[in-house]
Amino acid sequence: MPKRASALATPNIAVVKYWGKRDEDLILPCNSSLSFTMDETLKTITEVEFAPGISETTLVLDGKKITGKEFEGVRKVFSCLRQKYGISENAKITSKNYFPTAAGMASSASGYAALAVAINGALELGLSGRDLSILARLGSGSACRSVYGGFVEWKKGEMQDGSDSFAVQIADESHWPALRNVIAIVDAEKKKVSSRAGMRETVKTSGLFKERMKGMDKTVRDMKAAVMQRDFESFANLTMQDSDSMHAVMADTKPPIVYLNETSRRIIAEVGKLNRNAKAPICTYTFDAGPNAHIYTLERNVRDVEKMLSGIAGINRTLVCKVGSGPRIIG
Ligand code: 2P0
Repeated sequence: MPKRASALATPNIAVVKYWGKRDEDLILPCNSSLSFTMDETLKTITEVEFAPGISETTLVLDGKKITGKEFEGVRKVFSCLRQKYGISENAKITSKNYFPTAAGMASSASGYAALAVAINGALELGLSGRDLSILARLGSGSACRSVYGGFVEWKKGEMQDGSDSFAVQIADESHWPALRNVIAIVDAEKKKVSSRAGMRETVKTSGLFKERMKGMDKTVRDMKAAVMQRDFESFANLTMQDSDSMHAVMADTKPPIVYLNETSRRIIAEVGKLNRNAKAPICTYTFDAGPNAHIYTLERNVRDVEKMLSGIAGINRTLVCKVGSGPRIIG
């Protein structure tokens, strides 16, 4: 009898960023990170089918068979299934991203979170959140945070085997209902340096990266406090600071890595202007390994943020996301 399940998962957008690994193979980070999981405006749906007749594990993503380097994450997830849970069966995996065309946004977080949840459902493994998070992490680091909804911390852990490097939910999606992420999708060419390669070079070559690491525990503590108190001003300042800090260590990499473009820089300036005019931060930007802006704000200020963005050339479209409830089995 085939065993199958479909899972839906959504991306997360970090406000304390993960950039740098202490172990490449197990995907163990140099610092803890914090993120909000998004609602289903953007989502991945993954179906997994285990059946005796399947001779090798395969992945078809958005209609295309994935092989080679891009299949590495799936290989790691299935190797963990064999070693840790004694599961030697192969599976047919079919995954689809429901992201707006040309959004240029990373889908590995929602992808591997959906895969872990679908495997757990198909095989009825009954994995804890911690074990699901570790399974997803082996595919892609940031995926370990997308196994929960709400506000999530990926604890970097200390152990060499990665057994204490997993995500925990700090607060669920009802904690800060007014929070929004206005995503400005910026026209861009295809990303030149992958996050994986980029962070490897940063760890190897950036002196500023070592300075960043010294302050990370405090940044994580302060951000958790700001979010728990729904203190938007502190939250906004910390979010911009951490995004700027990550992009500074990218720029300090040899050769420098630059993900922001002219439009991104214009957005940074306009967010500053809007906050100065309001006499307090009413919105805050964060950028990942690309030029798209994630502007966290409160519901009452979404209009002003959208108006500000509408005056900037080079923005393809905007989306407004709420904080989401995390992955679920849908079939
Ligand atoms: C983050 N990013 O915290 C940071 C901010 C991008 C910038 O996690 O090598 O796809 O698979 O662990 O998770 C993107 O990196 O990299 C990322 P791998 P991943 O969201």
